[in-house]
Amino acid sequence: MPVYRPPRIASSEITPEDVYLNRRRFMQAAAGAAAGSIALGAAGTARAEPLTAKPSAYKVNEPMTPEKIVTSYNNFYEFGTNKADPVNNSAPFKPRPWTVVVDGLVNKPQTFDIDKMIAEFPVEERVYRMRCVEAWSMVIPWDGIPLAALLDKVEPLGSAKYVAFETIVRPEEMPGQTGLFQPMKWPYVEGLRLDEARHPLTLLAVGLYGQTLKNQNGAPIRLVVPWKYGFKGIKSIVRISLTEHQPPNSWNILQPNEYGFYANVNPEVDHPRWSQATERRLGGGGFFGGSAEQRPTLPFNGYAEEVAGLYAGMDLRKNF
Ligand SMILES: Nc1nc2c(c(=O)[nH]1)N[C@H]1C(S)=C(S)[C@@H](COP(=O)(O)O)O[C@H]1N2
Ligand SMILES: [Mo]
Repeated sequence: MPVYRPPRIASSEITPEDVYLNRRRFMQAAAGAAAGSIALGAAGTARAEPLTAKPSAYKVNEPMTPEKIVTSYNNFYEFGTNKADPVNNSAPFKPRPWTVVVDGLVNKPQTFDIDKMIAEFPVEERVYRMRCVEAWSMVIPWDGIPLAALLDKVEPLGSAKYVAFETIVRPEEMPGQTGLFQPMKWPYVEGLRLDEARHPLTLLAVGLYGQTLKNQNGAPIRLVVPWKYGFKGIKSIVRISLTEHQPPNSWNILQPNEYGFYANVNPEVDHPRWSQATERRLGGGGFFGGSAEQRPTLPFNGYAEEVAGLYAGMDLRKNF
């Protein structure tokens, strides 16, 4: 078995977004109007539809990352390991029809149809700070269902202590799940402690910028936990199971000394190969003259007031 080593991310190796996006726009222009259907804007976006969401109080007062960046600079290894792979390779992926199984230690296990979920549960707009473990960040307007609302519906048993999540496996539509080089074992899996899962900030996102999720962002439904590193935000979820024991999570399986279960954003605990003290806020100045801005990383990604209490008495260096 080849052991996959995530590429070392030095800031000098990262393509600045403005350069990266200008190159994409150049390629798009070069493709010409006649070939418009293969242009960047079309990849993976065909099914995005307007979504109705209630405003919520959870809105950070910082400039939002331009939609173009949120939908073209992604991590979604099922479609490839480069940041542009998800937008370029995910157009054939079909996020409908779709069901999510919610089972395990619950009174009422259920299979939810995605469109019924969107119609029946409250969908709220939340503007969240998002922080990737690779030390870049964005501010994203998500539309989502509080995970607690879904959990209430299935009635967790007293013995349930954790929530396990699973991504779809569909190699016919996910090129990263085929071929000789596969970066990880599928399905991609993640987990939360039940109290983290029930926290009001924890969202099952079904939309972005007022539209249904695009494939590259985890259509049709993905997890968003804004005080944790981005890898906790598992995409294209097909199963949510309540468990007694701590579930496995994909990046921890891959490199246990580098990626923990908790993954709370913490400027004081460096990744073994890079500092977490600062981050690059992508698209700081807007898409067209935009540049990445270096800024300090905040404990719990700025959500300490809301969530620090969940970890009272825990050693966050050990439980990283
Ligand atoms: N199934 C799955 N979910 C995933 C990933 C992935 O590779 N596969 N990458 C994670 C990582 S590392 C990050 S930073 C976020 C990125 O979400 P975004 O592309 O919507 O910004 O998705 C997370 N969820
Ligand atoms: Mo990430």
